[in-house]
Amino acid sequence: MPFNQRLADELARMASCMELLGVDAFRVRAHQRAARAIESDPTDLRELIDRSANEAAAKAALRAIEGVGDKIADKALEFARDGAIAEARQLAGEVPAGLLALLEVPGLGPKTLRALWQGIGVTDAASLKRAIHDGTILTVPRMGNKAVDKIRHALMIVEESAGRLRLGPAWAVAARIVEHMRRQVGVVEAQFAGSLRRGRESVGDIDVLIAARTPEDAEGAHGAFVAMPGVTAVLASGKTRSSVRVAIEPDPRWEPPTGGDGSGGGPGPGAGAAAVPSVQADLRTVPPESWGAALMYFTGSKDHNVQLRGLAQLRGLTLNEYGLFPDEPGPDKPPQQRGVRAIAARTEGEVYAALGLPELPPELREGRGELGLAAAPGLVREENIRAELHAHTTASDGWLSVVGLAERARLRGFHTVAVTDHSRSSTIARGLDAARLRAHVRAVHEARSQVSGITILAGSEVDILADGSLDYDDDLLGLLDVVVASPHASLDQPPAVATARLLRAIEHPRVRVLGHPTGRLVLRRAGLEPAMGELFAAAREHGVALEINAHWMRLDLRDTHARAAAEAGCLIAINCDVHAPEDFDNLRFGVMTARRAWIGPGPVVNTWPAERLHAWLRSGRPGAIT
Ligand code: DGT
Ligand code: CA
Ligand code: CA
Ligand code: ZN
Repeated sequence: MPFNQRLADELARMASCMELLGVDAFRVRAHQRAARAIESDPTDLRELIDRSANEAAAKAALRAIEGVGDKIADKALEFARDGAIAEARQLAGEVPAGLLALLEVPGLGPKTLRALWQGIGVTDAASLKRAIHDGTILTVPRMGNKAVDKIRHALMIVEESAGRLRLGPAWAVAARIVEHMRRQVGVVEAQFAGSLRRGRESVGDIDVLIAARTPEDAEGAHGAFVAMPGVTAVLASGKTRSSVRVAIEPDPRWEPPTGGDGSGGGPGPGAGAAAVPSVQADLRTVPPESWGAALMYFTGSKDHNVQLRGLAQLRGLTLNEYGLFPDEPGPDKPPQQRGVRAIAARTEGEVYAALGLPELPPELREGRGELGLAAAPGLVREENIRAELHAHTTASDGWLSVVGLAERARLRGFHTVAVTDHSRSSTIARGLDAARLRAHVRAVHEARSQVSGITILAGSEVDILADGSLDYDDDLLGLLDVVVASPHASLDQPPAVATARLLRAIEHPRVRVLGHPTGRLVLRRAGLEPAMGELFAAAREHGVALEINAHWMRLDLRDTHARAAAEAGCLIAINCDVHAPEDFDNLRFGVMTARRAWIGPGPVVNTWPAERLHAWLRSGRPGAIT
């Protein structure tokens, strides 16, 4: 970056810090004005300073610039000499780093941030989000609902441009990389780790770990990594650590190729990469004997790792990515470099066992209490799922016929599939009016004779209208085997209105599943923010299952909400919201989200045997399922 730009940025940052700290406006403006002047000055000030006979001459030349006064000229000289301005560092030290980062959010100026910091203690994005969520932000002067909405939206855009990638596309890329690495000579283990392995809804990058038989094999594998198909830029290329950017294939249904909002990964650096959405992938190689310890380390989360190391210390041990070692604190070298033999390192199970822990599934490794588990919890697994209760056909916006849908579901080993096309208000999704719904129910009944070995239920995904009423009247709903009620529009309602709306839907006697309860979209839309506790209590009381929509764009309920729902004793439905045949493959993301919520098969209605599931669906409405 040119000198002028760097200096201007430093001065502008100083001005921002001063504003956050409430320094007088005159000094703030002087720094801002100087930053603008220096940024747009055609002369390279570095050269100008170097060319000057002495410091006094340099200072005079600087002062000749309109907007640069005596003090600023001194600072420019200091910056040229030291590469930094001491006062800038001091100012930055007085402001929380997270607050400075928030300055980058469009629409969040220093004045607003100062009010948020001083008024309600906002110091970073997380505390700002909390203040928005619990409404304390509204106690700050001049903060109305409109302003808060703007901030909320801006925060989301920033997260998106921070280059996080949604779970589904990340998984596809990572699976391809791992497959590629497994094919290389001498590669005995290959696995992706990091947030992806933990099943987080979005990932910052893809961390791939391999074990190679020899250093030569490792070198060859890294060569194959940086040269693999899809690499758009090589960021680092080494014998045990490499980093690249890999192209991601946008899903045309969610990421329109021309100008859609939210292309997932940020554009890659470097010439020519800008147009291709890509994600960073890191490859690390470890010797096979420390595979388990390394996999644990790079799977994280950071919090989980920190807690594990603490536990190791309590037991007089040292844990790092090379293994679990008897703690013999040496002068300065880690145990593996002093020839200390690891107690456990080869497998994750061994390392956990040596720490007195069950082998914790990656989805639990978030530092949320999992180290207190005495035994590995029986979390729900993909193969436990035997029914799909949320699927669309060509009658509305799906790509499959009723028969085609049923056959795919049966091939996956499901005993039940519910046809739940959209209701009339979802006009974009070709929602069914009363007449079409009646005809569709008949068509579903007829399809039953064409596919055996699976129960095809006639249902609907009925819109929950803005006031909480349902999109069909009770007579129509009475024709259906299953009603999934979902919010699709008016997703920016205030929390209290959203709560009342969803409660009304839950209380409706025909509703069995609350579909994607908040309507949020990962990295794109916040969705409704109802009082979850009230929702969960009502869902439990009325025996309504809360959906974890398995599509990676939704994952709604999200992991934290799902955990609270399960703890509140709610039933859970994990549904693929099938539109196209490949949507069944999203099941893994829904299941991972449930596992992140500590959910076992018990409360998940899709795991129940047919008779139990059908009886639950019939409850309150006798005689429906034939
Ligand atoms: P991401 O990529 O932002 O979605 O999140 P992660 O969890 O994949 O984080 P990442 O990629 O920075 O690092 C991968 C794992 O490596 C992380 O989960 C734990 C481990 N790790 C990285 N840096 C540190 C560290 O400074 N301390 C510890 N204990 N573990 C670390
Ligand atoms: Ca990562
Ligand atoms: Ca990483
Ligand atoms: Zn829906």
